[in-house]
Amino acid sequence: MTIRLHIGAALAGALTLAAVAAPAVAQNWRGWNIHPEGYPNTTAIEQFAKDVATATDGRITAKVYNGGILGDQPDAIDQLRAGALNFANFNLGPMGPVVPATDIVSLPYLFKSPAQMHRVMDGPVGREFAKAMAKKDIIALSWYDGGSRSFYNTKHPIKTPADLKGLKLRVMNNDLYVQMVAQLGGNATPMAYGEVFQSLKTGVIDGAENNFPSYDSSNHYEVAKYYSIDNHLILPECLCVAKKTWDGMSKADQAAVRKAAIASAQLQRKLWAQQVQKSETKVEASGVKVNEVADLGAFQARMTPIYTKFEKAHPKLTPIIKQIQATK
Ligand code: GTR
Repeated sequence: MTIRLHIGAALAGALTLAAVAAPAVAQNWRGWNIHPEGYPNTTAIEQFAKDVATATDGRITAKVYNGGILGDQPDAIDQLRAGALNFANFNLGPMGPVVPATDIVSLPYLFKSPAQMHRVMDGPVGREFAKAMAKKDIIALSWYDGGSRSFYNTKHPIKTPADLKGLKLRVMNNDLYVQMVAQLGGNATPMAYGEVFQSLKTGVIDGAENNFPSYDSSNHYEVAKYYSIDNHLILPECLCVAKKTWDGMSKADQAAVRKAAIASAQLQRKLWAQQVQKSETKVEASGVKVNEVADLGAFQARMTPIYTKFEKAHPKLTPIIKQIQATK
């Protein structure tokens, strides 16, 4: 008995020692990204992966799986929450079904400009969103520019809400977008990003909505030749790490990873601004008819019932909406 106890104690001691002395186990992170090679977000998230490896002396290596090959965003969110993915660039638009507070950014015509959206996200409101996301095991480390989204379609330019009547439009996975299109008289179909090109081509849908860089890189501009600028959504995106991954790191590694994420967002925002110009020029040169909606008021006025319904359903979020609207 005594001998056994001694052996047990010795073993426990040895194990403790081993745990202390053993070098940290090398980690291989898997990252999710929906965009192709060369896209601003891809360049920025790949830079993050490199910086993480450098900052941790190669203890953490990170590989980004581009082009959505690991699934669409709703799947990827589930995988990240389960810890099967370690990091990702998520759009906050289709984050709403998982983290209701982030639905605020999907209220149409909320942000005044990309610059204002960044000021909001880099301040207390951004921190509130990050807190809400952390409760769902998603650690948001920095905010990317998700671009200004407008409608495009295969039929005609959109100048007034009447031009949307009867159009079948793809939206991202969020009921607020279905409501938005319905208020304008169109029919919305939530659909995975990767299915939109084929659906436009075969006429399953008449159009969709996105920013210039995605309209360009997804080749939607080849099929849907009318792009009508109304900027109904100016969305933030996140560079996120799985909570499981985050909690398993030392404070020093967490700080290094956060620093890399912030540098990545700075790079993404810079590349983004350039890409918006490049993509607009490219699609126009290819024959796309771009028009700017002159009377935005007519579109915005139709959103009042969406705001009323949302504020009624989420009274605690209403002050955040007001705070954003009051931000210069
Ligand atoms: C892009 C965005 C993607 C994805 C896509 C879509 O602009 O960066 O994350 O949300 O739009 O429309 O599904």
